[in-house]
Amino acid sequence: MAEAVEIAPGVRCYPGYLDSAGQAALRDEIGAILAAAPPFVPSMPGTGRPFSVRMSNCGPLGWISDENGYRYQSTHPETGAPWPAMPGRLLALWAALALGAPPPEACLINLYGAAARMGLHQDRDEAELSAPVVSLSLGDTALFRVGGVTRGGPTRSFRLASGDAMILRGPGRLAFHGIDRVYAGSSTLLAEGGRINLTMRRVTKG
Ligand code: MD3
Ligand code: FE
Repeated sequence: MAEAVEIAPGVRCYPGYLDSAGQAALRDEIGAILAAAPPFVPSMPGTGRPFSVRMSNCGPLGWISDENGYRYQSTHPETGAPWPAMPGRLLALWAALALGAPPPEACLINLYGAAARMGLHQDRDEAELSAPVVSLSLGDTALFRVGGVTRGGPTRSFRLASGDAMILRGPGRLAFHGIDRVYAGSSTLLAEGGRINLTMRRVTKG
C-alpha cells in the first residue's frame, strides 16, 4: 500500500489500498449485491430532477433521495426488500481505517457512467457526525474535488483511481466535496466501464 495523502484537513486518501485481486473480488461481490438490490435513479427533493449517478446500498440501512427528501431506510425503494449484507471485505476496510468507531450501518453504492457527475455537497444526513466516513473506488478514475466546511471557499482537486480508499474524519467529515468527471476507459476492472464508489457510514448514534 502506498503512502497516505492528506488532501485537505481530515480528508485522507490511500492510493492503491486494494490490489488488483482484491478489487476483482470486491467487484464480484458488488455484482451479486446489485443483482439482489438493483440500481435505482435517485431524484432531487423538491424538483424531482434525476441524479446522473445511479445508486444502491448494502448493510442494515441505505441512503435514498426522492421528491420527499433525503433519508436512510432499511429497504430498497423499488423492491421493498431489505438491503443485502455488507461484504466482509468492506467491514475489514472500515475496521482498519476507522479504528475505534462503531460499526458502519450503511454502504452507499454510487454507479457512474462516463457522463455522471456529483455536485459539491456535504454529507450530513447522519445523526452520528462524529464517526468517520470511509470510501473505496473501483473502475474508471474520477476527478474528485474537496473544499472546506463552508460553501464557496477554495477547493482542491484530486484523482481517485480504482482501489483507492479515503477516510473523512474531524474537519474532513463535513467538508464540501463532489465528483467533477469520470475518465472513460481509464480502467479495465469493470467490463461495462464506468466507476463504482462505495461509501460506508455510521448513521445512528454509536
Ligand atoms: C469528503 N460520493 O456518496 S466518495 C457521496 O465518489 C459521495 O461517489 C463521492 O460524495 C463518490 O456522498 C465521493 C469520497 C467521499 C465520501 C464522503 C465524504 C468524500 C467525502 C464526506 C466528507 C468529505
Ligand atoms: Fe458525499
